[in-house]
Amino acid sequence: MYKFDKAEYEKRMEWYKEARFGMFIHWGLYAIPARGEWIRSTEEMPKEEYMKYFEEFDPASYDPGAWAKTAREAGMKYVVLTAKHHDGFCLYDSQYTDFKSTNTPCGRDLVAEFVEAVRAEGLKVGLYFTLLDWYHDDYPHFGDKNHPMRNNRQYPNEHRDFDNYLTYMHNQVREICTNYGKLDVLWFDFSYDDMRGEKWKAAELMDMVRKLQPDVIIDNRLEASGEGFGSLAAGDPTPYHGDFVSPEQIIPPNGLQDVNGNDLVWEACVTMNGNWGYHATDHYFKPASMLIRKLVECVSKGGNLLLNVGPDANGNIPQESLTALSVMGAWMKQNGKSIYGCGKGDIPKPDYGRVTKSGRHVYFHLFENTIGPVPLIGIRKEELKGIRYLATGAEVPVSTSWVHSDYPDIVFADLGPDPILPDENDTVLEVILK
Ligand code: H79
Repeated sequence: MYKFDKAEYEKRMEWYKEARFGMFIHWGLYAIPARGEWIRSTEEMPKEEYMKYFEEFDPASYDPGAWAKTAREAGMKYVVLTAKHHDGFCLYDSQYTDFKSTNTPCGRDLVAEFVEAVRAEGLKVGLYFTLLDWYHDDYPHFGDKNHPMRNNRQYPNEHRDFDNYLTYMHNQVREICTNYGKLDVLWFDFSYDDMRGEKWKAAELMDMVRKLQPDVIIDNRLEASGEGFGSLAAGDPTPYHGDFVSPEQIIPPNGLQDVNGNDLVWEACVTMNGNWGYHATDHYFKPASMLIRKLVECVSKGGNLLLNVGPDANGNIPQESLTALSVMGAWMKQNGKSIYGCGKGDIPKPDYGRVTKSGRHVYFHLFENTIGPVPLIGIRKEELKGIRYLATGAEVPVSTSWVHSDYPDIVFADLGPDPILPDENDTVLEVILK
């Protein structure tokens, strides 16, 4: 019988809950066609056609040090790279396949360089590893065009030895857990239909990973994805339970709790435009102000944000992403204290923004103006020590106006007569409690 060790779990999760903000990097052969990471499936592309990208893959500007620097300057604390995505192409030198970066004109073990570069920037390092594999002959394709995980219909599903695939997959996981030093995050993707849990021989896989990487933090996708939150959330952890819930392209409306109402650790993974992998014509990027506010939203609900970039075929992060990340970085530099190590405020969400909290420090995030002084609902006058602008440390007085005497229980922060907030993205008031 598997026994969940809560103390060990809490210890393992400490840095991760403190970090709150990470970078996801989706990168592989699919950066060349530049139509997103699913094209081998959505376009039902035959193997021979996809091999053209394998034969030409030679990212001239590959510089994981530049990625890591971008992440650090944006205020991110960890970086997760797709060591292998669903197309089966390995960015590392796997001894179990020829379909890897070292066999392309690039000729390099990109994962080896990546982990080193990320650590050199002082960041935690993670690898994403797909459970699906559209390249391996023993991984079943889906014949039904309507199936959401459909793949090439021209390939029949007969004569596939799934056990053989599992041996391959487990071997590759052993490699990434053995050859690249200490990993901080391992991001499996993903379970669906009856392809979940023991179908992956997940207990055995997890046992191996935990032996090789005792402190690694693992997502919940060996048993879940989208629907259902995994066995930790269900209050009945399996041997392959994830350490965090991994909502994709959604920020959970009410944060996430287990069946007993206890807060769960979670991480929303989110794209900046509409694609994970590089897409040449998808220029619909979320503005930096929105991304800052979404990061705040995650923290105010007790979660992390793993924000994605999809570098192009040369290995460059798109300019739109770089621009937004640098705005986020400038904001984080001044206001990071309201993000790192912070969580839910246990204070109702104000009309004008959100609240994050760490110990006796409550952060009121102002996304818009109020008319006159700002009501800090949930702060009791007797426990208030002081209010400051987090960005500058400047003191903010409490309103003494007659208008507010009608609300004796509410503290109003008086930002002065000028209604323009100093930071249009998010002006943070730090409320210090006694
Ligand atoms: O790696 C990223 C996605 O490729 C992967 N998870 C994130 C982190 C992912 N794989 N599958 N899914 C997410 C869910 C499946 C979505 C699909 Fe579709 C809907 C597959 C086919 C229809 C999205 C839209 C992908 C292709 C078209």
